[in-house]
Amino acid sequence: MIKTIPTKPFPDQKPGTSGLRKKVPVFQQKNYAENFIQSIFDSLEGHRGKTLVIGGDGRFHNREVIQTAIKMAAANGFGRVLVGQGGLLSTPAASNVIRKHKAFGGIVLSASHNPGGPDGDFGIKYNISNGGPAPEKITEAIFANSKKIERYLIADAPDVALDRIGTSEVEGMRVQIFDPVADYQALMEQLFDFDVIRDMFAGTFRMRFDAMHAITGPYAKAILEKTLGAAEGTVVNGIPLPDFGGHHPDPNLVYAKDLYDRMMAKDAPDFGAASDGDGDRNLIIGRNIYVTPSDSLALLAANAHLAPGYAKGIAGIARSMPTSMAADRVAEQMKIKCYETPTGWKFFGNLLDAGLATICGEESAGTGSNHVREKDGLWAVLLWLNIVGRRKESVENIVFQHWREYGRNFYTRHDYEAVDAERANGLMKNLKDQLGKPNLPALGNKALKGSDDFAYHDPVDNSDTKGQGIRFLFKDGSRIIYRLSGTGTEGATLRVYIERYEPDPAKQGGDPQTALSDLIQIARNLAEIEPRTGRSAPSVIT
Ligand code: G16
Repeated sequence: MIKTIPTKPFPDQKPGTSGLRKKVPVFQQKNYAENFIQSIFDSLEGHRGKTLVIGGDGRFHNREVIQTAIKMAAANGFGRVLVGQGGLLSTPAASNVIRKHKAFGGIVLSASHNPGGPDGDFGIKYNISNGGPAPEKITEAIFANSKKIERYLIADAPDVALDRIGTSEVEGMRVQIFDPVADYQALMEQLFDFDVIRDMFAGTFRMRFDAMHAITGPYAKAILEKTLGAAEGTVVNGIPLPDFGGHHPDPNLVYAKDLYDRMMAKDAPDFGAASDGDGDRNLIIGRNIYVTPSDSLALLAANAHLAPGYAKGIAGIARSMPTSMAADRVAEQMKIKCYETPTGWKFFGNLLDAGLATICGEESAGTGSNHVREKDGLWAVLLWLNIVGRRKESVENIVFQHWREYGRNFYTRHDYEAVDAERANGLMKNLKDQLGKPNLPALGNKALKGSDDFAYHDPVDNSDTKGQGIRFLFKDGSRIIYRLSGTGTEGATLRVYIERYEPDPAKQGGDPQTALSDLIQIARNLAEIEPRTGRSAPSVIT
């Protein structure tokens, strides 16, 4: 039986950079998840009888919302749902399943790298038939629906057995529980030279992959250990836990410090990597060297032809605006275009669909390609392994050689988390007021080329997106950029992105914090960070 349940709107269901993310207790409010899912379904047309993919990163509250989503999909007329076994599906694997099985779309339950557990974060996002996050047009329609919703539809049916692979029915809708790893692994085998990587593991090559008790554990174990022959124990923290073992599943130098320390130790393995809560981010650390996500994008683009899936070359590169300009230099040399988009993977979808870009990446630890329409943590790791295996060089050498050839873009991001939202907005407003002014005392003798609030014109659908970050661009190519994060769930997070280009190989070594110290000071003064936020130092530096 299909039930129509009366409900009232919640005012706070505006999707952010990547779906709706809130604290678990917010999602546990009566009708909260139901309202949002119904608002998604009410924004769709032509979905009746079609297939919907459902899965999540396994965080606390995942199983409950999976059951709700299945029953609501049945009540809203879907013909079939494909659900990852145990309700699990990494974000890139979900994207692949949507594409491979020609689904109408997918519901991905994830708050990505945010912590989980009863007081942690939860999230819901909708992906469209190309496998990518819904574009702004759709997220705006979802938000509009959420503000006027009066009812939701749900099947009055028993829970589905999520752990048993097989097929069942809910109100005439077919429910297929499938192995979340198999399709994804098959895709990776097409893209990469597994023999080259296997040979490396058969020799002395050692690796440590930190799955952070999040979704990539089962994928990494199946691919790295069982298929590629990496030693047992290569994958650590490999069992997904609803609270990620009490950790923050964000693969950066703060939350993956243990991996970093091991990679800097005397007996470090050759290669270190980690992925996040839902498996779309990556962290790459060679013995003695941390590879910034921006450098990783540039390096992967420059070397992608070494992997069979990209042997014919790449059509273009795309990066989010705050991502360093290292990739632009690679594109220039390859005589291909480098697109600069706002933060948010959803902005890459059109470029990938139109064949304008093949490889995309962001400073926020995301890299991916046209194989799916999400960023993909394990994909980046496997491409790196494929490159190291073909070049037979250490990560350190590969990075140093890249800098010698293209120059080094010193880069850092300073985050001020959980700042009072009003104060953060005041800080941004004050910065906006400085735009266009040529003489700003805080800049000292640093010559400004221009300043603006980044706007993007999508070359494929001609849509315009404004207000995507305050940029101060200097004559020597340096940049200082300010944005408020669209993924936080507490107050506001101020992100400050700082970059300087260094062409001279003799000056390319050293710590970015030192190399960028003058710009860091300018960035703090210009935005009046301490007086306006009360923070004397960032909470996270990446
Ligand atoms: C999401 C988006 C990314 C974005 C990141 C950070 O990643 O998909 O495109 O770069 O958030 O966004 P913000 O700076 O607004 O917090 P994820 O891994 O959280 O889904």
